[in-house]
Amino acid sequence: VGLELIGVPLAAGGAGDGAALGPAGLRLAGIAPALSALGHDVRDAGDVAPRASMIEDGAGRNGAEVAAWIGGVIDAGLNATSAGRMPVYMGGDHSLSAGSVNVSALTAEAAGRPLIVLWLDAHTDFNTPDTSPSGNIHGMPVAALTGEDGLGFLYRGSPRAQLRPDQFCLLGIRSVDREEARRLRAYGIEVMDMRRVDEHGMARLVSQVIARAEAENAMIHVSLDMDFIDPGLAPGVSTPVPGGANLREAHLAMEMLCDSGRVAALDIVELNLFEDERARTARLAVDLAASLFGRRIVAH
Ligand code: DIR
Ligand code: MN
Ligand code: MN
Ligand code: MN
Repeated sequence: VGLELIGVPLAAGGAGDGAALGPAGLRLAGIAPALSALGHDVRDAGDVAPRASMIEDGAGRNGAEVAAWIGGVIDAGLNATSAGRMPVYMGGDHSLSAGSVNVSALTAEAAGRPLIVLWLDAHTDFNTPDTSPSGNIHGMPVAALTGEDGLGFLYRGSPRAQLRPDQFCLLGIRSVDREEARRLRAYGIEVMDMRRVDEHGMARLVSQVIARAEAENAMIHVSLDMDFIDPGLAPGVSTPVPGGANLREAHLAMEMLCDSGRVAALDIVELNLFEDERARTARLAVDLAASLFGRRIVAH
């Protein structure tokens, strides 16, 4: 397939500014040649331009600025999918996924296919402006995507898809705020936390997600927050949490998703070069993207 790299140097939704360097880090670590080497037609669309802001009454920290960026993400994403290309969104903080997943949902809807969202993260990102202890919108995109009224301003001027809570599967979780946990239960969101990874293994959990996609003939949007991976391997993130996925667990998830043939789009978010060590997190992100798009230890 044709892959379209979309840079989103957005940090206003997170803690600190380092995530704005994420797209540059992924480019310097060689994401385009790594994916081209796998036989894909790769095009770099450059960085998205934030829309001129129409918002004065946003919520959360930097609400108006984040909304302007999400508008730009939606424009760039729809531009790629309408040309039949698969978007690879290079963040930037995770608030951008309020736009990227919206694009996948609209695109799947137009094709008459269901969408499943696999959210690989240490965090559940299900806060609202009312429950968030930080006010940071990168902790809220799952709430925005499932129709939270208080986050509707993020979609002003764009079509907004309606995603049901049961279309989400959150994997790798090990940090949930108190009110956020209550909301997750109330909405019945599937949370595959690190204890479940420990008890059942990554292979079984990813198989379950893929089996469900097969049963529904669904596409899968993969949203990879780099803090999904253990900070010992991926220190270059803004909000590290110990006890994350190890190297092979992360690659195995990508390899299995690739083999499913159901990937609709990829987000690579929360890479923070200020926190990185000798670019190892940037390089790991590129390697994981390569596994998702066909790199194998041995061909089979
Ligand atoms: C926390 C941290 N739950 C918040 N969230 C992060 O601010 O809402 N999400 N880091 O990626
Ligand atoms: Mn996240
Ligand atoms: Mn996270
Ligand atoms: Mn985050």
